[in-house]
Amino acid sequence: MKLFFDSRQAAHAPAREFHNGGWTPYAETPDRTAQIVAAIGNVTAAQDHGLAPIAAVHDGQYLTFLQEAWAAWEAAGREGDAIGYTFPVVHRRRLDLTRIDARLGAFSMDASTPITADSWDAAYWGAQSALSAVDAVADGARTSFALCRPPGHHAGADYLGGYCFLNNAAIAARHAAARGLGPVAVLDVDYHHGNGTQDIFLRDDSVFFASIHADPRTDYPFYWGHADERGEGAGAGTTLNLPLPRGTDWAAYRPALDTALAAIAEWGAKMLVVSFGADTYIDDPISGFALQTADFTTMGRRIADAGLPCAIVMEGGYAVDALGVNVAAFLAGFTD
Ligand code: Q9C
Ligand code: ZN
Repeated sequence: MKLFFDSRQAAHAPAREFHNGGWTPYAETPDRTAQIVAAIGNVTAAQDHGLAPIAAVHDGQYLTFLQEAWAAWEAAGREGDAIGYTFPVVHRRRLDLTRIDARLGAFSMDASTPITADSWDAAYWGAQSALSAVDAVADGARTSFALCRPPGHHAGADYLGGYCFLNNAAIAARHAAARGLGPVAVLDVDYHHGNGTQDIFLRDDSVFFASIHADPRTDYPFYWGHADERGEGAGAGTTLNLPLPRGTDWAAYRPALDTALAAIAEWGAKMLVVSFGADTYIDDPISGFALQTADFTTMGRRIADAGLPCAIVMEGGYAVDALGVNVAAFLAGFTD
């Protein structure tokens, strides 16, 4: 199976994040990609598709903001990474704001996703890796893997958050549809709910979104991923949320996966984009499920057995020392 990656994705390295009321080292480190490349090897360079397939998902003003944010932060004389501190939750409307702090807040859903000098390039090339993985499937591969970093599933059409800037899975899904591979379903098995992907496709009946994740009553991102969110308008019924309690092990996880795969099959998907997070691992430092390394192979095999061509995009996973073996274990389920 091909692994798509560009070394520019590794340059994004925020120093710290605001977590539970204090500063901690940034969990989403460049070492994550190094561990995965070391475990899997054989990297295929991402092809540059330009901005158009990214702009097919993301708001133009948001993309301009992402490209300008670091320079504006530096021009304001700030030190350290760029982070917002005022969020328009009560009154979110499009204003012509110029101050960098106002723009940061307007385009962020949390204060845990700092922007550095290298963030735009890293996110851009992560998206290109996802697009390249879809191309591999269009060219006949059964399965392909995009080592997306930074991850993507918390980023909405016009907001960043959860270590994410560009929604790689959504960009891949739209690209797959454009290449005639649809109807496309996105299956999100990261520990956290994929709020950005859900928001992007909430009213869109052309992409089915299914997510298995920690119950948002106890876990980030809190405000999305509840079982009663099922899509809206034309997209009613094309979103499926399967929240699970902390402590969930494979025996409890498996029925949810079967439910998601059955719904995807019933809807009539012809192509699958998998948002894969290894943060469901028992030793993940910021998460609370109990999957073992071998369970990832079983999970991969069950998804592969759905019989759909599949582009896998990397999301979370913060037990860095085990990340390479866990990703390799998941991918082995598709090839064994
Ligand atoms: N510091 C992904 O797994 N946690 N993102 C913030 C306060 C954010 C995880 C809690 C977790 C985001 C792609
Ligand atoms: Zn996650």
